[in-house]
Amino acid sequence: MKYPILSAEEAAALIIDGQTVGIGGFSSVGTPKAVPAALAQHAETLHNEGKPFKIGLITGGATGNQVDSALTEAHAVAFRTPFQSNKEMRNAINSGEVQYFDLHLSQIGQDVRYGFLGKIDVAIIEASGITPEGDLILSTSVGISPTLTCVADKIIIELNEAHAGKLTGMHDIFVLDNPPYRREIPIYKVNDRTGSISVKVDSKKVAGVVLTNERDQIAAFTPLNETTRQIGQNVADFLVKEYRQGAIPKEFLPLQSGVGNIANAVLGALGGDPHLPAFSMYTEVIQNSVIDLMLEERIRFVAGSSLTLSDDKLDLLYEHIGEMKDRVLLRPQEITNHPEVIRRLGIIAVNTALEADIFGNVNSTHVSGSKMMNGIGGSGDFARNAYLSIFTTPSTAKGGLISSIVPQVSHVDSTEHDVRILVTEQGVADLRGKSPLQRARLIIENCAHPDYKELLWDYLKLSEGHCHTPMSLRNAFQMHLAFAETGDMRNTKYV
Ligand code: 0RQ
Repeated sequence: MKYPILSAEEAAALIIDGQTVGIGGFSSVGTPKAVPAALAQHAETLHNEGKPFKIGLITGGATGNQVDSALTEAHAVAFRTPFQSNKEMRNAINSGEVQYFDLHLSQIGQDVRYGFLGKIDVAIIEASGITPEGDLILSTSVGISPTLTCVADKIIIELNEAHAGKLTGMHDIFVLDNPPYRREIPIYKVNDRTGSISVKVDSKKVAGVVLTNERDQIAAFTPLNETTRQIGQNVADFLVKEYRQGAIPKEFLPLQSGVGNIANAVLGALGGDPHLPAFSMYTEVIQNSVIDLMLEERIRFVAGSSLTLSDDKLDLLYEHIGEMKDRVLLRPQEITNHPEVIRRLGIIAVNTALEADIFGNVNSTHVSGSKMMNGIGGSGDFARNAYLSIFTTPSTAKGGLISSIVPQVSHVDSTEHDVRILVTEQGVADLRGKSPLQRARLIIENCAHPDYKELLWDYLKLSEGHCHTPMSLRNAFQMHLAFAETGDMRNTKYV
């Protein structure tokens, strides 16, 4: 071993109050585990002694409980970016304890390299192996780890023996130059390799290696229900229609599928549809359903930034690792989500909305306009640049008390210009080439829940007139107000 071995406590003690720490990992996997836990303990000890300790935390995306819960419960985070999906962190962001900055996941790596987020003092990176030259074979994700190791002053490595040797060769590490020296990304097919299998590190910056042997912990998916199954079927039926009409080429196009329960259901429906050919995926997160569909030969190849798999699915992947190594690639999120590649390959993107308005604007992040859920993730990267950008949402939330179709979204993540197709369990609204009024009629008719259709038609009548986009400034948020004041959007009264 080229580097000194440290205990997690020794490594954590290298981090001081006020520093910015870059933590590797993505979509809850491949994150370091022992050092963040020791860092949380270190913070608590200092706090008990009346000393301050808070860090700025920059990651690739969601980190999982071992990082976000531990550090938030220890009140050790002052600043956090980007995507998170952790209850404790979400509460700390929404209470104002943690300052949170949300941005497109394709951009966080380059923002760090450009210096937009200041200096990175320490990078903590999980690896599944270290080469004789001292370079890192990453573990279950790539995220922005290659950038963090480039820019950080000091690097702490967690060598996770739970994956030793299994993932070697599955990564494709390619770090972009900065402007004005940037060239095209040479990916012309989903499975083109552009980089190396390991992350180069400057050995002088490595403070030491902490040994671990622990799997990632990912949250279980909610089982499919009638609503999510129907949303999945509606997306599949829509794509079959497009395919039969020749709007999608014979060999089909690579698919990106978002995160969460609904995305998992949609992927299951697409994979299971006998009218669609086997396809490839160029996506961000490789979720459970992908592994089954690969073994059933419904998915030919997948490139993503993380293997966000439950233990049984990871075991299944490892069981078939000989064959799977040729069919799975893990890339930096800056490449998986890069507008250039997404547009070149012609990705069909399927992401999830919390709410959509009758004009096609989508809110994926904010509950009632003000409370952060997870973050925009890669949904905006894919939505704007996709061949076909589809957003899905159940037509209602919270047992029908909330309509997910509203006159005006309470926060905008993907604009009406980026949302081509909107799908709920009620049906599909194809918004391509439609004016705002035409879109509104389609969305109300095809996507809104029957309990809310009249309310939405009434809003449209109120605001229709001699204008391009029908809008009543007085009434645009009446449905949200009704929920805030009475707990049920069905009590909406327009003024
Ligand atoms: O809350 O569990 O407390 O009831 O929101 O909703 O229906 O379980 O949906 O798990 O698919 O997540 C948008 C959050 C959807 C996710 C979001 C409440 C609802 C429930 C979750 P409860 P569901 P999902 C990148 C892809 C942004 C990032 C992204 C996400 C909870 O998909 O984070 O797309 N997306 N990344 O009750 C109030 C509403 C609500 C509402 C739902 N209108 N108002 N609460 N909820 N609608 C690209 C990749 O390649 C991966």
